[in-house]
Formats: sequence, structure tokens, C-alpha cells
Amino acid sequence: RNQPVTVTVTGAGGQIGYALLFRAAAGAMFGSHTPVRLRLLEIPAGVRAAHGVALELDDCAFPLLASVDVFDEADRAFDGTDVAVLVGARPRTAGMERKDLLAANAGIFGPQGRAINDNAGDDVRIVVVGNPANTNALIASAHAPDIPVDRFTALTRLDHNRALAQLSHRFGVDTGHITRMAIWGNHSNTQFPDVSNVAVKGSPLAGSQLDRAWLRDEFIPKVADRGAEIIAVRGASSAASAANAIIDHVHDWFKGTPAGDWTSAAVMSRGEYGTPAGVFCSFPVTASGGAWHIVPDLKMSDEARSRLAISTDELLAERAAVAELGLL
Ligand code: NAX
Repeated sequence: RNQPVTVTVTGAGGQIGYALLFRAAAGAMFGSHTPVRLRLLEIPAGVRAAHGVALELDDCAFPLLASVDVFDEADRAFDGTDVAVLVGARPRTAGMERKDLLAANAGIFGPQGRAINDNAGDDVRIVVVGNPANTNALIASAHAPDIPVDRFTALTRLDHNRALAQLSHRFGVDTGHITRMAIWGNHSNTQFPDVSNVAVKGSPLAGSQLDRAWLRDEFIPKVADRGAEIIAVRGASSAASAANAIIDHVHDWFKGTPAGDWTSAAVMSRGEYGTPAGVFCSFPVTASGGAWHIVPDLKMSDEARSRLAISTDELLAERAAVAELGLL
């Protein structure tokens, strides 16, 4: 048995929390030899729901679940944490301007960044899920000066997995046979799901498989707008698939990505591929030694670059709006 890993989940009383915590407690993040200590953070209105989840976690009698604690105070929730999964966020409500949404979330992710900075374990790794995820990650990292910025990420693994599923349907192969998919940019509908490096059963897609009209009119909008489709069909936003993507992201961060493949995650840009430095941008990434590495030296077409620029312009606009409000 390995040393236990401490995982703090914010928004633990919400729907993603409910889909995430049981799998985390069952060992899906770190494998079957690593016990997990769960710390659940909620706002006072959500604490009862989080306590309910804790009772059910108890009733699963998971052998790997070393402890479950519920908090409504960030400093305590992040005490000694190794992995912070920041799910809880202020949703957009009717009549709310984008500026108000950014400000409300800065009021959450700024203090949480500071609480992580002051209380978390030395090796803490953070994944931001609550939207707008990329900019919330920027705000959190800006308030955590003692934590290397490469410990902060925003989740785009759900977009990546959505793309794999669409390609699996299109080419009639299991998702496990599809490699080198890439999500670029913001976790929003400006994202660029890029198949130009995709291989199916190890072979790059041939010209005829890269049907441009299908890519432009079906594949890209399907992936980029899938969140809205789920809301329309299910009557609630993605939860189990989001939780699954969080598990995949944390798992790969600790265990590494498979040789010959990569995945997608939003990490701090240092200007790679012409992106603006200083925003959290999704890139194709590998993980090894507990760190993400942006896949280098991929060729990008002019069209790909212009699609990516649309998304990074949105990231810059979000950053500027937050900076203007004095929240960075
Ligand atoms: P829910 O509304 O079901 O749950 C959110 C929970 O967070 C609530 O229980 C609430 O009390 C709690 N909360 C709010 N502020 C908090 C704070 N300051 N500290 C701790 N807890 C707090 O939402 P859910 O469906 O779970 O979604 C959560 C977030 O994930 C949303 O922002 C959503 O937009 C985002 N998503 C991000 C995805 C991604 O791929 N990055 C995909 C799924 C999802 O849409």
C-alpha cells in the first residue's frame, strides 16, 4: 500500500461532486494500492448535501477510503491537500452580464487560490472545472504566488473525450484505437477540436477521411456545442461525463500518458504555437513524472492557427475583463 493521497473537492454537494466522489473513493484516480482521503468543501447552503454524500460514501465501505471530512471554510478544506479539484462555481443566471459572472467567480477562485497557497501540501496539483474554467484557473494561480504555475490546470479532458467518441462513431473503431486528438484554446464553444494529427489504429487519417465539410459543419460544432446538447436532452448539464474526465485528467497527471499518445489539458501558455503567454490555454499534452508537457513541433495549417486565434482572443478578453475589475 502506498501513502494516502489527500483530495479536496469543492462544490462537493453538487451534481459533478456526486458523480466524482464515489469513483475517487473506489481508487479510480490513483489505482488500487493508494488510499484516498477526501475533503469536501461547500458553501453553507451546500454543506448538508455534502454531508449526505459523506454518509453514502461511508455506506460503500470502500477499502481505499481513508477518511471523509466536510468543510465550509477553504483554509481548512485545503489543509495538507495533494490534489485540489475546483468544481464549485457561480453559474450564470438570467440577466447576468459576462462581467458579473467573471467577477462573481473571481470572488470564489481568488480566495480559494490563496487558501491553497497557504494550506495545501508542497506538491499540490490543482484542476479547475468550474466555469469559466480557464480564467478561473488564472485567477486562482494569480492568488497563489508560492505555487509553481504549472501545478494549475483547467479541465478540457471532457472536450477531448467527446471528440474521441465522435471519431469512434465516424470511423467505426473503439475509442482506444484513436490517438493524437487535440483540443486547443478555451473550454467554451470557441475551442478548436483538431483532428489533423489523429491516427486510427496507428495510421494517420488519410485524405479521404479528413472530409473538410464534415469536420467544419458536423464534427467541430458537435464537440464544441456538446455541453448545450446535453442540457437540452438531459435537462441538466453534463455531470457523470465531466466527473469521468476529471478522473482521467488526474489519473494521467499522476500515472503518465501512454507512449505514442497524448491528451488535452489547459495549462499556462508561455507562447507555444503562437498563443498569448499568460493565459490558461488547452494544448495537446503528455504527462510524465507528475508534470504536463505541451507536445512540441506539431505542424499547424493556417486554418488551424486562425481557429486557435479566435479562442485565444476570447481568453485574452476574459483576462482583460478580470484585470480591469482589479481581480488578478
Ligand atoms: P452544481 O450546481 O450541481 O454544483 C455546484 C456546487 O458548487 C453547488 O453544490 C454549490 O453549492 C457549490 N459551490 C458554489 N460556490 C462554491 C464555493 N465558493 N465553494 C465551494 N462550493 C461552492 O454544478 P455542477 O453541475 O456540479 O457543475 C459545477 C461546475 O462545473 C459549473 O461551473 C459548470 O459550468 C462546470 N462544468 C465544467 C466542465 C468542464 O469540462 N470544465 C464540464 C461540466 C460542467 O459544465
